[in-house]
Amino acid sequence: MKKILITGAAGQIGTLLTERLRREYGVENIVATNIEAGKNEPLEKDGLFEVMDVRDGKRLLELSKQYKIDTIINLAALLSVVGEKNPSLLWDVNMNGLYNCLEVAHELNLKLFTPSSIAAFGPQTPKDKTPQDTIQRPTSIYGVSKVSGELLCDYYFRKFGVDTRGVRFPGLISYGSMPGGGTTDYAVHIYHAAVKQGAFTCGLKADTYLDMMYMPDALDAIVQLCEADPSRLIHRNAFNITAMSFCPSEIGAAIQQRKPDFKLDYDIDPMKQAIADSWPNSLDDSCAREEWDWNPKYDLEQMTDDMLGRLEIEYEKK
Ligand code: AKB
Repeated sequence: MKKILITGAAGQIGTLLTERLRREYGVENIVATNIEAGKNEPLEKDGLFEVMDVRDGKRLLELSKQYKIDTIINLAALLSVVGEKNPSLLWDVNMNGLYNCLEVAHELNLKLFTPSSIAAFGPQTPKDKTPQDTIQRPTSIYGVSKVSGELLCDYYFRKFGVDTRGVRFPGLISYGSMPGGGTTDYAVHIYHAAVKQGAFTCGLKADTYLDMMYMPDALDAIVQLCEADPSRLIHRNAFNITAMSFCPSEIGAAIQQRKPDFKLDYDIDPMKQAIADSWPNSLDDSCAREEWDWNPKYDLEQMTDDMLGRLEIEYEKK
């Protein structure tokens, strides 16, 4: 990767990935794009930034030519909860956006990274240590778009030789950016609430296990897979990756160990619960470990120390 264009750069992953790639690859080599401006000052002021709707294939082609891009990282997407509220918008953004990226990658011979998700699995999928290759059949529109995206990327690789790559991300937890519209968002909000209010009401049941990952590991995954030797990649577009699996009561207990007064209660949101119940409890990520040396650094304890430490400093400043 030398010249990288990021779509959806003002989102939870994009904000932090842009910062990191600007540091590692040079500010002049990273083009951050987002559907609108005014969302994130450092993103727009500290390097190259362009307003672009990923559904506008012509603009994506023009920008890719203008900046001599060699890799697109496609992060523009709607997540699971907002998707259930507006399925047609999700389909438009997630699928037409990906299609445009694939077409531009094909025309200009670019590499394309696009994330899939644990949402690509469904109620018939084996729940524990979910294998890399298994029954999927998701029930959320977000999940349907993710499986379709995995297959479309496989197709462009097989048919046209486009260098497509991707991972199935679990819930991502970050301190420098907020998630928006996902089922796993509670695992970020709980830390903010613990520091700000000392209490949190969770919309998922206490024993709902889901795969999760701290953002530094997620950013490593993107960079590592994009830089991986293509001859080692068997599962190009949909690698299972995970760093930990926990349920709300376990993350609550990890916070209580450090903040004994923290109070956790529950008010179940039936839509979120139904989505979470359709996803695996824990993934088997051995293919990613074998094919590109995936090896996450953070577990629940290390992540909790880091999140609480950083948020305490952040909120003291305010
Ligand atoms: C969501 O909850 O929708 C996302 C995801 C797991 O892809 N965070």
